[in-house]
Amino acid sequence: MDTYDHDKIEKKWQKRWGESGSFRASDESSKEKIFVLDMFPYPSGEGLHVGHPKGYIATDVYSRHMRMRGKNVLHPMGWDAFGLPAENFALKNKIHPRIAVEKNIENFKSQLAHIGFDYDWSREINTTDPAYYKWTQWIFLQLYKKGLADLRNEPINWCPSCMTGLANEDLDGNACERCGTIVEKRTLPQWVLKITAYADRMLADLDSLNWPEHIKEAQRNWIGRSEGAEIEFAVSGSDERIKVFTTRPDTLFGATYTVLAPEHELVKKLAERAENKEEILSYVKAASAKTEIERTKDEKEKTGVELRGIKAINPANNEEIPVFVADYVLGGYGTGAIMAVPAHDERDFAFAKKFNLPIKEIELENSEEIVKKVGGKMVSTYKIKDWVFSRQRYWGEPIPIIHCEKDGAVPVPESQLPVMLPEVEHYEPSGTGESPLATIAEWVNTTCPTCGGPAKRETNTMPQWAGSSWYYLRFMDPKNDTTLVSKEKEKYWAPVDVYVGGDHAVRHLIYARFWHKFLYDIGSVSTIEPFARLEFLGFILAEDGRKMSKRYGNVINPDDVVKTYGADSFRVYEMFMGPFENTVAWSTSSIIGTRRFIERVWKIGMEISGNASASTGSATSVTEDLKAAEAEGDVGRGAGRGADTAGSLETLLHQTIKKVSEDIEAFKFNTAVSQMMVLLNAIEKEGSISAGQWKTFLQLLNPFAPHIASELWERMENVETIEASGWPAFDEAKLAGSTKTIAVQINGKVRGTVELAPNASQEEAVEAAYANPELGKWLPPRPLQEGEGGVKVIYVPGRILSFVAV
Ligand code: ANZ
Repeated sequence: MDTYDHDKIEKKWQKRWGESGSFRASDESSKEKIFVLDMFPYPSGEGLHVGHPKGYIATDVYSRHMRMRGKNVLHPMGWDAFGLPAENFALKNKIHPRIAVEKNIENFKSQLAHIGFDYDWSREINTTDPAYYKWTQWIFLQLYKKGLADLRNEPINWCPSCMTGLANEDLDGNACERCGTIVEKRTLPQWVLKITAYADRMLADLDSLNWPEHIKEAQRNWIGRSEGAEIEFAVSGSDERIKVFTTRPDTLFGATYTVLAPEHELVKKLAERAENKEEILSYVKAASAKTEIERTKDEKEKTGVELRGIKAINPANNEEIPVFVADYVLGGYGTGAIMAVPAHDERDFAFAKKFNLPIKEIELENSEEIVKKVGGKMVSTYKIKDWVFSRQRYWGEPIPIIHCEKDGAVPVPESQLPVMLPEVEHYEPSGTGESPLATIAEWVNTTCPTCGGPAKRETNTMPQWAGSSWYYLRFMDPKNDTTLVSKEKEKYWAPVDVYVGGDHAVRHLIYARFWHKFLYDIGSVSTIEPFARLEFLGFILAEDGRKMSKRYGNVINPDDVVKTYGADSFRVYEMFMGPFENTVAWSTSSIIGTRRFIERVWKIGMEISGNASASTGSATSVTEDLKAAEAEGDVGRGAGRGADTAGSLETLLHQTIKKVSEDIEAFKFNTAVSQMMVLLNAIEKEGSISAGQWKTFLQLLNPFAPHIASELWERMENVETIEASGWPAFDEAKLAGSTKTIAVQINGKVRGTVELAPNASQEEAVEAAYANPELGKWLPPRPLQEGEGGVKVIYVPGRILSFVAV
């Protein structure tokens, strides 16, 4: 018998798939389309660790399965290669980012190739390719033309280590998400995209999406719509008015003072007339050094300064009330001013106690009536901020704007796109608030497209999230140089049917939805949402339970795993580790278990394909007469067996077809694998299987372990490839009556059930229990330690499975 040489088999099939082009998606097909997409990676210098491919394996299983079902599948891959991570890597290693990215992509591709993915490489894209970023720039121009891109001069988050401005989405609390440095506020001229204009639609359309609820909830919270009212308080003896935002207009009678945020424009004006100008201004200065998080912490002692001599008038009762500046009110939310109701609001209460302000108990009013009566209006306000879009860094798409003294900011004519990122020697950030591009005079100095006079190019670049906000569209039509995506191709392929990734609930997934809706409005796309279904990817931790990182020296490289155990064992293992959305630690002993499973498949496959040269010592003895039986149309009943046992294998086979099909569709890969393991056990126990049944088993296995499945299939002298052979269908009539639901007890309590054949072995029963996600948290850790100090397993077939700690 040929021994199982994974290296030889896997190389053979990877080569064949590459040459055949059989994974190319066709733009003109009468078949139903399926667009399956991974969040594309940025090609980091460290390469892939075993955590990265988990999602890629899942989409590969899904797309191979769909292709076998006769769908026209688009499963592409590309590179998100602009932005801080790539640039910081380049700076650290003293290598130009363009070169670093090229090298890293090459490395990633070779790592991916060894795992046997079915990508359509003819559609590969790279966000740093001018032919790609031409269209990123084009989208910016359309936003600008529709008034959704503004040049503003406001305080923004500034990372002193990365030396660039950042958007709120780039922060982790009050630190730069990239490097962990606490951000500061800096006022810089910068481009801002009006994402807030889309906030309501982004909220409303969440309901239409087949996404995990926790991601939708994270988006709702990030958008953070509050319904309330804007009410104006006149300032005594002047024309000034303090406009407050309140979600509780019904408490207006209880407002005993007002508070302005330190950033509020009225503070400086009113300070001029106040008795304590210096005190006010020094408070404002001190507040500007604090972060929003520090300022709004509940437990923080409230601080503030009264604007002495200034009074506001409560429009409900015309009472004069004091005006404060205090940093617990934020400049960037609502109107940056509040009416304080100490009797109903905890923060106001704490402040009133400290400053000895009246706390007035009141009867509540009807909100709408009172708002009307005092001339206010009902409004919505949002936590989400417009998208700060300028980065003072080299490695990004140049913003296609030209500044002219006479004509102001002028868009680069579309015919002149792309605005190429110039090659430079020095791309280090300057730290001055200007991009390194500002030092390249020959690039900066240009002529104004409107008046032809001397003008300067915008030198800021776009943030790293720009290119990834629309890349999925480009896969539909990657080579088009006249439009971003052709209407026909977009109509055929959109939307992305299944999108897989983790960790981007509020960054990429917010930005991409915003751009998509904008592109819908200008007629570039036909769907209102980009990603119909989203599957959240749970991460893989290192064997020690920590994050895999060079820093901890616990990184496992997939190249080594594939070399030792083979790509098929690796793929099956990652799908078997646990529910797809769970975070699970890597376990070398468990991958040895999947490797054994694959070896057992090989052994049976060898015997069936008639290559057995000697007794294998296994219980399986499939012989030539099986093939003969198949030839005679006797498929489905193993020769040499009683009708009963043959029947029960057939039943299990049909149950497996059903379960594997449904589980792949539902992204429950772990239970699909365990079902195949149960079937394999039964095949071994049975001692024989018909060739037809075996072929069905290989078809089911193929999405998970395509190399071995293809090889064994070919050895059965099939003319067509396993991919072309189709996906098996189950026969409803053959499913029935053969399994029993039995209770699973853990330490005396029933925690769930499993479906088992009446003659299932204890091993199969335990396997089935571990495959049930609901039981996962109650079951003892694997590998199962039976006996003293471990657990006792009691199994009564058809009745009960019980685990007791001993
Ligand atoms: C009076 C009042 C009475 C309030 C009451 C609350 C309870 P959300 O739900 O988060 O939108 N507020 C308004 N603008 C603010 C700002 N810039 N900085 C800090 N606080 C601000 O919160 C809205 C409430 O937070 C508003 O309603 C306002 O206080 C405060 F019993 O007005 B309220």
